[in-house]
Amino acid sequence: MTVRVGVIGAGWIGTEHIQRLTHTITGARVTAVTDIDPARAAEAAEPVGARVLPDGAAVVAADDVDAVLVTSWGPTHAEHVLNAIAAGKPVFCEKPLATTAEDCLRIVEAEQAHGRRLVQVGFMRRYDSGYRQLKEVIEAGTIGEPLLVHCAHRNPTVPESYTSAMAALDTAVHEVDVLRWLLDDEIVSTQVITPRATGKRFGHLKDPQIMLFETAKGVRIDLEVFVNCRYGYDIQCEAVGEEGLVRLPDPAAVGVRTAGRHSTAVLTDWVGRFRDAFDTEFREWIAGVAAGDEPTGPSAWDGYAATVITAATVEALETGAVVATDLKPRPARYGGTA
Ligand code: NAD
Ligand code: ISE
Repeated sequence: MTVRVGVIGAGWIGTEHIQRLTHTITGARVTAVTDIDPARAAEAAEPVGARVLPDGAAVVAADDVDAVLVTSWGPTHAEHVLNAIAAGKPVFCEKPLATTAEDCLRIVEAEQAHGRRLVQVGFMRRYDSGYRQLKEVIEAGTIGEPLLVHCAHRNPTVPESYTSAMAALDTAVHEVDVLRWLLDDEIVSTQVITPRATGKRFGHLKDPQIMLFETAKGVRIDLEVFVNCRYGYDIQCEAVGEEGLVRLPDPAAVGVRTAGRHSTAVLTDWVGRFRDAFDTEFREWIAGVAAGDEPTGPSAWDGYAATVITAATVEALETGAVVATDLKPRPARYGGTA
């Protein structure tokens, strides 16, 4: 079966995913595209033979759309995801699931009322081969019980529109998701420390930031978010356990020896760093939809947890306090006991 996908939001990542669904993976065809900018929708739709529809509701309702991909701006996600659940169609939503805890819970409740999982959230790091190896090592017990995790999330630069809160909401949200999954543990508190700011930032921005998370099992995580680091896009993660440590590999790159130097290139953006992860994420999602299976990737509950934890991190940044994340009890459908 070819899964016919309708896309809501034809911006940067929407266009990337349309290309991916069309040219990189098998078993999918993009049949409908919408964007509040119709010219942008047409530009993305025409080369792949999809039609342009007037809005997200039309995409969800279309007879030739089996599954929905939401790649519009974050504050619009909840409406489109809720429409897809109401129509009983599988929906892949780029992060964040929604920008408020209330909207995330509305989605969780709607999905539970529907009776089976339809929602997958676009936290692609779970599909990165390095993170998957890290998880295998931790689960095999090779490093003993994890005690500490040291992480860094560095972007070379960000535009002036990027705010201090986005360090948590837009950037650290990936570590929040991948660490909950990696450790099979929940983040219960968060704190932010702001060291000396780089002179290479726009003046309103607190950059870098050090985020400190504590999990329910007592694991401490430190995460450096530095979005004007200049030198490249660099993702680091090292878990320290009772018997040893395990570290995320750097992406493979050739070593160059010339003019008295030995060097390897550093990537410069997330598109290149996580291209394979995005491919695997979509390959597995489409295969699951085609088979009529419930999605196995990040769930609506994971989307809720990420939104609550990153909002608490913004509060921690603004108050200087250690903030409890106060997540609701996890329902049984999402692996909990409530
Ligand atoms: P973008 O601004 O390039 O594209 C968003 C597009 O959505 C725009 O073309 C806009 O006109 C359109 N749009 C907005 N509201 C709409 C609506 N209600 N209906 C139809 N179209 C609408 O942004 P982007 O960088 O592509 O980001 C889109 C989403 O993807 C964001 O939620 C972002 O956080 C997420 N994202 C995820 C990753 C990742 O690493 N997983 C990376 C980048 C962006
Ligand atoms: C962006 O939205 C992403 O999702 C990238 O993966 C992340 O590295 C970047 O910091 C965000 O702004």
